[in-house]
Amino acid sequence: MGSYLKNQTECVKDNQAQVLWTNDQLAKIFRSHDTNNDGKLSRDELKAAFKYLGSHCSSFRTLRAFNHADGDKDGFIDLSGPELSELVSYAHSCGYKVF
Ligand SMILES: [Ca+2]
Ligand SMILES: [Ca+2]
Repeated sequence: MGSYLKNQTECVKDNQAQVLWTNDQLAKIFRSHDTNNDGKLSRDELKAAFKYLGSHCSSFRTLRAFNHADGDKDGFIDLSGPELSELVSYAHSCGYKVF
């Protein structure tokens, strides 16, 4: 019984450890996934970013994030404008903590 409780506690701790992305950190991570350096995130690049963040369903996340953040619907997240902030707030709101 004692060791069962201990394991539970450790699990909770692990989850909490992943809560700690700040908006700045998320923005930095998204920027660093612009692998072809065109100043925008393509779907593949964003998917890689979600994978990096630990999402187990990164395709789904990518789609949702695009619907949310790609304001001009050009199929890219512009990293120099409001689309990046939208992306960050989306990622934050679905709690990069959970996965
Ligand atoms: Ca790119
Ligand atoms: Ca766009």
